[in-house]
Amino acid sequence: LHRIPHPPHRIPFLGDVLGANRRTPVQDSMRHARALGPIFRRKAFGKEFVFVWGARLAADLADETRFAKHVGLGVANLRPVAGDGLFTAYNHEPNWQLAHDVLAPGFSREAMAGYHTMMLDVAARLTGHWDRAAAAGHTVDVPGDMTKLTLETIARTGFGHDFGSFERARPHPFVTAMVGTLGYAQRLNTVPAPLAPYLLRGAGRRNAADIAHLNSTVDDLVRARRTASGSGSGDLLDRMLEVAHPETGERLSPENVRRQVITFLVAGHETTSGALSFALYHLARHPEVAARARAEVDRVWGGTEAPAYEQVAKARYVRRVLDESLRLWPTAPAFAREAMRDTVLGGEHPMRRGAWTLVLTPMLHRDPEAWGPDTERFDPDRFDARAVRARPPHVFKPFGTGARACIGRQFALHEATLVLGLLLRRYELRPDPDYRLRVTERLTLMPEGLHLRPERRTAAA
Ligand code: MNH
Repeated sequence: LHRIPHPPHRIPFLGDVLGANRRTPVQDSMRHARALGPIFRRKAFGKEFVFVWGARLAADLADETRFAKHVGLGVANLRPVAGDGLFTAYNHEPNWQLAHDVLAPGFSREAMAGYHTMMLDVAARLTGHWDRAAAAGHTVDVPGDMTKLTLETIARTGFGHDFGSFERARPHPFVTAMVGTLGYAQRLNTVPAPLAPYLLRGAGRRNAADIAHLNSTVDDLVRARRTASGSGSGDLLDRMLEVAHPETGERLSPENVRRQVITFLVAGHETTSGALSFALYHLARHPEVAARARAEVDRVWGGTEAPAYEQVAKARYVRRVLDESLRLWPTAPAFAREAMRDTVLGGEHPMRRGAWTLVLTPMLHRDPEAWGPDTERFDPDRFDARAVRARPPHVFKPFGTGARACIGRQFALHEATLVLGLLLRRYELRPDPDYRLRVTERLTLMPEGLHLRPERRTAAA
């Protein structure tokens, strides 16, 4: 450990908190990363964390024979909410494999094709809202609207549920409760554990109320499905309730179903919403990129009112815009890896079995060794096939890595490409010239306060 650099001014007990901002731990860590190099440590309240972002070390951590997901920090803090749901389960918990095998077919190509029409319906509610803003010359609240869109999408496609987000003036109480628990889980990392009950007493009570609200929303939803006769649409909830494991015949328990529904409602929209918001931020700032993406959409989707499922993936450049947005601001900004046995990381750093480290994704995505100079520049062409082939593997990890990587990746990419394409085709996106990017953190990242002025394209199909 002594070989791993840390910030220069350490305070007894408090550690490296000098100049640290509790609300932006990720961006603070990025600052330290730039000063300290590809592997470094930070100490806070007696706990020491090792961060890795160098491309070579991160590639080594992707070795599934020596490393696995570590459930720690932000993820572990979500255990009271999500229990042994897919995202927060420990590797050894039998419910992980069971739920993974039962739910994975819910993300196959066939399943995705089945969600496509519902995704289009939700997108139409968004464009209805933007059409009214455009006609009135108003701006739209981008993160707010993207959150409505992605929540409705996962609720409709996964659970046949409608939160009515677009018909509400304020966020749905489920969203408020969810944002509350995510923020609380993040704050737990920034106070000394023994003092948490005192420092966060009021917040802890609110958090308990938030969790109770999430549970009761989900219980209502499950009860409604159980009593509905022959729903049979084969969505995620049907799978959770009815499908037995192909080999063992085992089924998810009612308590585990509750955990999975919360997991999917949260994991299935918050990060996608951020990804769409950052992409729109970049598109508004780079009119030449927007023009190229728009021309592609006009070409590959033609004049059809709504693109068919297979047409979405043809918008290759739109997809690259999304990839490049996730490179600069991966909305799930870190994941943790632990050693499965005693090993040496990168041939240099000995790790005991169970020792773990955080991969700081936004910095991995800025490592000049993998990405060349000028990594702050937004350039979707970094993701054309030739450029991708020229890079070493394991340097682009917005969806994590290995067996515990994101199960919803294709879902998110399909949804986001579809929506970006539809918005580009319908509107010119006028930025607010005074807006300066501010990234807020609540375990996930979001461009705070981003507003755009959509203008209907006159020549639009
Ligand atoms: Mn998702 C795991 C990022 C969209 C459901 N997701 C992960 C991980 C990352 C991640 C990173 C791995 C975390 C870790 O190693 O601790 N996810 C994203 C991003 C987007 C996203 C950046 C959108 C963009 N995720 C989605 C969507 C869904 C979803 C959409 C559901 C429909 N994600 C999950 C689940 C897991 C996960 C479930 C846990 C998988 C597992 O451990 O088996």
